[in-house]
Amino acid sequence: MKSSIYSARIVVKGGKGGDGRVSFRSVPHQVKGGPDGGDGGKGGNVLLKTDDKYYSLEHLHREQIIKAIEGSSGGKNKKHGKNGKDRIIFLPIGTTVYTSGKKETIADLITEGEKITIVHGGRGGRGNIHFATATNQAPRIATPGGKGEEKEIELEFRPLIDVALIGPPNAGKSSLLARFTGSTPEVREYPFTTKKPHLWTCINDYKRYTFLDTPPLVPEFLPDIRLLIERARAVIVVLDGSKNDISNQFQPIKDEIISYFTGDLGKLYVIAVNKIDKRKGPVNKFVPYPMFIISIGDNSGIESLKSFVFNRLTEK
Ligand SMILES: Nc1nc2c(ncn2[C@@H]2O[C@H](COP(=O)(O)OP(=O)(O)O)[C@@H](O)[C@H]2O)c(=O)[nH]1
Ligand SMILES: [Mg+2]
Repeated sequence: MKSSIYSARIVVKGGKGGDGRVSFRSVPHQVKGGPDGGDGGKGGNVLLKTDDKYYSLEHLHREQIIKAIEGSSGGKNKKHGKNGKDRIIFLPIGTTVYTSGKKETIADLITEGEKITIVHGGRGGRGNIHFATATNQAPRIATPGGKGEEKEIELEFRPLIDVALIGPPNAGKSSLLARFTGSTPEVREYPFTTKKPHLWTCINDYKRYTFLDTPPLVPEFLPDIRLLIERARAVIVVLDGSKNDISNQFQPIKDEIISYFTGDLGKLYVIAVNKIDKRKGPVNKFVPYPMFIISIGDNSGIESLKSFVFNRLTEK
């Protein structure tokens, strides 16, 4: 999972606080006025914030150490140093934040605009104005600004998906997705068209749904596919009904995906046997899941499949 667009490891650093200042009032005809060195400004924090324009963690692969701006030093005339600036790291909705080595979960950011402060900036140092005493009227003491906090964190993006489409190459996943979303994913006559998982959205009955089109279940893609399907509420298994080996097509999906998520009882599985326009002979029900016999070619069964899926998604 190291170079995946669904994960990232970064170091975040709060800004250092500005140093306190040592200085003395300049009064005409007097050797030295009282202390007037101001405090340093506070260092900026680093925040994490979700933004629905982001759909991967790829933007964090370029910058591995992310720092907020330091506070400025205190000035003469009791002038307070400028506070440092916060740095906001934008993340896609559905990002989980872990401590280094994934030992603990810090946050699971699943709503738009959700924001946490991940590290704080250092305190500003104190200027010499604070250190005058009865016996020391001209203190040459000020404190340095505090160090900003520093953390190494790991991020994992698992989008909130309503419906994932999975199935052997050429079964008609992308075509079915187009029927659901009205968009036109790549549809070609050869296998392995969809190399990277793609997300699509559609509006049904005023509600927005996210669909995932998955690449073939080869070992190379399997970790990413599982990570994505983990949060999917429904999975439509699309099989090629023009071929005779329907249950063989289903087997790898059962072994690699359905068995992997057996503990997840909330997930809805639906089987769609497609290309029925090209089938000779009937289709027997071979698994205990709702099964639809469809054809994107002649549109049969599509509407009942769609209304079944949308109804079940709004029930929950
Ligand atoms: N005859 C027939 N062809 C279909 C049907 N559904 C999809 N196809 C064709 O099958 C091919 C593969 O479809 P595609 O959606 O790219 O499959 P994917 O690899 O699972 O995404 C395309 O040429 C489609 O036009 C169907 O119901 N009937
Ligand atoms: Mg496809």
